[in-house]
Amino acid sequence: MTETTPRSGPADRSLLDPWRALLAVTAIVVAVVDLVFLALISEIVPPLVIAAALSVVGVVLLRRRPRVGIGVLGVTTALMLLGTLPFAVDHLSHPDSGIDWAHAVIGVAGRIVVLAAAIGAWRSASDGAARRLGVLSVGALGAVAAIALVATTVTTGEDRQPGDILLSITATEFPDRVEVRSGDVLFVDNEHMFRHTFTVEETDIDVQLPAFGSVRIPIDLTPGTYRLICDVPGHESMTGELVVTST
Ligand SMILES: [Cu+2]
Repeated sequence: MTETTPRSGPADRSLLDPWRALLAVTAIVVAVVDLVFLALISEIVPPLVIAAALSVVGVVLLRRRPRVGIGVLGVTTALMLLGTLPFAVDHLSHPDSGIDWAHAVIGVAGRIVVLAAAIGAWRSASDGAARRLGVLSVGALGAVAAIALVATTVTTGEDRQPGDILLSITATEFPDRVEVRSGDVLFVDNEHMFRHTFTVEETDIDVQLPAFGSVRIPIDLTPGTYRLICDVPGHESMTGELVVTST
């Protein structure tokens, strides 16, 4: 029984396998993008953290137990793709909020590439296909970053008019209480790097607030107290009270 593998032996050669290399790199990129996103929103989302940890475990295993590593990465990625898709769909249609959008695109497209690499590595598919997919992925990543940056910076929003009531959003929260007179126009300035919505429950007011954008919202509601929410997935704690008084 041999205890050591020569440096130029099969263990080293396995790292040069283009499918395994693509699998390792894309799995780590997706995990890092998730962790950076969590740091930006200052929140711990357990499934994302666990998936990132499993990705590291899978990549480490790729070296010594390739089949086990491929299995861990493939299964983790497939489950995360199913679990995050409902959240991502909402963000995908809003490239004007670049960080949310890029995270959603990389979350979905990146995981599809990881899955394809896991299948390619498992089946020992042709090396040329792995290289083409690798080049395509790098190109797509650059395109996503460019679109997110351009779409976010060209979105300016509306200008504040005399008499508008200013409401600034600087975090994933609304003030506890927003008071306006019926017929007032709220000038909602989203200074935050993430997309939100200004949604007043049981009314027709449901307005998108792009990242770094501003919107004028006429409050044509009968006097009373309304519940204000943001309906972006994951922003369930973003609520407040909208108090409308008579003119
Ligand atoms: Cu929000």
